[in-house]
Amino acid sequence: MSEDLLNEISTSVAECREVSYTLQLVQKAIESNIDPLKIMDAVRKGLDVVGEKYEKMEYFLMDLVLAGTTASEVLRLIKPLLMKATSKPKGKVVIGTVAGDMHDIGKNLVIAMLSSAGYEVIDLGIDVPARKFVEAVINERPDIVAMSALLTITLDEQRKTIEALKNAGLRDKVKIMVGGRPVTPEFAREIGADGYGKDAVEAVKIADMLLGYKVS
Ligand code: B12
Repeated sequence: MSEDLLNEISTSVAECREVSYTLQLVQKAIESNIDPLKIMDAVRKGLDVVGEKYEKMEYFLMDLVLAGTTASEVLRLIKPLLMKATSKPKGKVVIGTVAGDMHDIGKNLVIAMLSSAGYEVIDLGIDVPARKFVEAVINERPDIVAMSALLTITLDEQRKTIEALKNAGLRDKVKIMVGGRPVTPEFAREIGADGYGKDAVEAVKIADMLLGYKVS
């Protein structure tokens, strides 16, 4: 039953149905007590299909936009379910999508998961230049800087940000973790990041590991 509903959600996103239609399915899934992370994973599967079809030129930019809007709305709906109140934060994370990159669904999911795991998260938003990450480290004094990149052409911004932090004498003041679709563990190592996570669940594990918490 829940598998059917999750498949329906994936299909609805993949076929770029109306946002309200997908949201109705998601509402049904929430009412059926389906794990919100499973709901978001079903959305991600649908987005993967949209991405593939866009690449094959079967879909157009409008389809990407619609699918992106749908996913953002779903995330807005399930976010409160991922959050839990915590008294003292486990640590502070400054996060942003790097310069030139407007994708923020993955980043926002990472924020929701980190917040729910007890981290205070400062969101710098999208299209964040290295200079802004440096300023945020000076002003916010975070434990971790997290960067997201979804485009191959914006990947190198992660390297530039790490370089900028080094040049500002701040590199050893923070841990750095990176993620996003084109990022690999090898790339993360090459640019001198401290950690890489393939998804939002891993993001929490990496943050815990970097700050010396027991990883579940
Ligand atoms: C939706 C979407 C859009 C939406 C974004 C809306 C939004 N608010 O984000 C819009 C329409 C704006 C868009 C625009 C473009 N897009 Co687009 N988009 C997508 C799509 C379909 C889904 C992305 C997504 O949200 N995935 C779901 C989330 C949950 O997954 P995720 O982002 O990967 O994040 C997870 C992990 O990567 C990880 N993670 C992410 N960040 C971080 C950070 C840390 C620290 C950690 C630990 C982990 C982590 O955890 C996340 C949660 O599990 C992808 C295809 C795809 N399958 O990914 C193409 C895709 C990324 N887009 C693509 C392209 C080409 C574009 C455009 C250039 C199109 C154009 N001609 O204008 C523009 C670029 C605009 C810009 N300058 O950024 C290409 C990129 C190709 C490439 N190799 O670079 C893709 C792959 C589609 C394709 N197959 O061609 N896009």
